[in-house]
Amino acid sequence: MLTSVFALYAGAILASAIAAVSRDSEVASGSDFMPGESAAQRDARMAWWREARFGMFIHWGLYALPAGEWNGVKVPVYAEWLMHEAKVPVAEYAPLAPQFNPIGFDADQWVCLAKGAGMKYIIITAKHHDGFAMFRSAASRFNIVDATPFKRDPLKELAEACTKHGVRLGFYYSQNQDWSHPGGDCWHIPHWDKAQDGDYDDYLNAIVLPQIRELFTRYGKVSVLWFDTPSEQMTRERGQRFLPLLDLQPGIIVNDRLGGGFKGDTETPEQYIPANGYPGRDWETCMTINDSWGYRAGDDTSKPFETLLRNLIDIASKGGNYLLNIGPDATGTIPPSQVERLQQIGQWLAVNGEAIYGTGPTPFGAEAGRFSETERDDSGKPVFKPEWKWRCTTKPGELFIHLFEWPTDGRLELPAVQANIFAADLLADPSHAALTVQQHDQRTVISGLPASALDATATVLRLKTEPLV
Ligand code: JFZ
Repeated sequence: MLTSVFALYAGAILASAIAAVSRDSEVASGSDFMPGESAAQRDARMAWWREARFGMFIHWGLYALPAGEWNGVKVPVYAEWLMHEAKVPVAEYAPLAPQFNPIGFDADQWVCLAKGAGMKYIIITAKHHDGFAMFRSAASRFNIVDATPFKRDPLKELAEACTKHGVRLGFYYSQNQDWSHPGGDCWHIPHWDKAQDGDYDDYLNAIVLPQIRELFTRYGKVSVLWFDTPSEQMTRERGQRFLPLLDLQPGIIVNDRLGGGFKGDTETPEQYIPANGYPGRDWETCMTINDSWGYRAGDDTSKPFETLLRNLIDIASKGGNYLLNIGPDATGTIPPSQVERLQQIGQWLAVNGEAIYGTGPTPFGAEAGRFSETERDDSGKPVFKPEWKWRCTTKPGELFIHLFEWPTDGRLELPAVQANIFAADLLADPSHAALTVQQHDQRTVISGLPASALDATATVLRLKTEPLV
């Protein structure tokens, strides 16, 4: 089931991508959400995001209660898709609300976890496809304040904690799919419950636009709006109705998933890292730590710390951001394995953060891997085979070589690069002892490296450079 829906999803994204390309000339270099914006204004608006490199995604909602299982049947993979996958009638899903009482929720703790992990922003599901608002809303009583014994507004508490700790906050909002409100989209299948029947425009006007207005007027600064899963119904004309709302949050960054051919500010590769990034576009890979976005009981598939850290480095070396997801449970507790992974990444970043934040992409490129000459994916394109020996990130006057494999002879040779390299040291070496650098014909040899890696996962070599004249 999920496989077929995924194929449709890819088709929809492709269609909107094609529509977007044909409008490229209109976009110039500003955002197509902000007509008249210049390239310089866009750069200023994107500056914090480009510096940030690492953010926290949070999928949290009523689906944390069934946690991936309905009437004894486990739904495939994504626990937040339960209502859709199990075709749960609206009147059977809604009673989850009076059972939802996440008294373990602690906004300060969540924000401190993100901050300690080295994450600079948080994107939380304000409303996911199930239609339940995780915030106070006058537009629908199906919200956490009116429909649960919890009665608190976690987005308000998060907004306050984010301000207190200097972390940026953004909202995920499912503008197209809504399986509980009449007229909402049910993603390429007919409505499975009469209660879902209704007019799509009525749904947009009565629920979506008012709720986005609420999100934009009650929580202080909103740094990102993260739309999701547009279908054909989200036409250009319907998409344009969102534009006046964006004026309520000057400086907001909006992703590429509104629909209607809008490209937005950011590409959003999901669950994968593009082979070469998106040259000329801002982009953010979003990824789960385990296999589900929403909390899934008994899911102990958390990726190893090594994989998560190398993903972050790989993404930074290609000029993108990493939006790494956590799925808190129905008590408001973040699964311990997810907490542990984030703490490990934070420990690494505390030593090596200067090689991630505010960095630009690699001047090399071949180190990331190569396209297979024989293997093809489902769409007939060559399969990319990543290599995991090293990556490079850059700042003006600096190259950072992230070493995943340690040279056994104390000597590292790098491919040619258009820069004079005049000094080298290791970020994890507290004394920052100078290493020996030799350059011949732009090939660089670093020697005097310690016998073993200072960090088994990734040791960062910092090279000081001056450009060739
Ligand atoms: C979308 C959401 O549906 C998902 O729940 C999560 O929020 C993610 C970040 O964004 O990803 C999709 C989109 C479509 C399908 C699955 C996940 N699909 O068609 O099965």
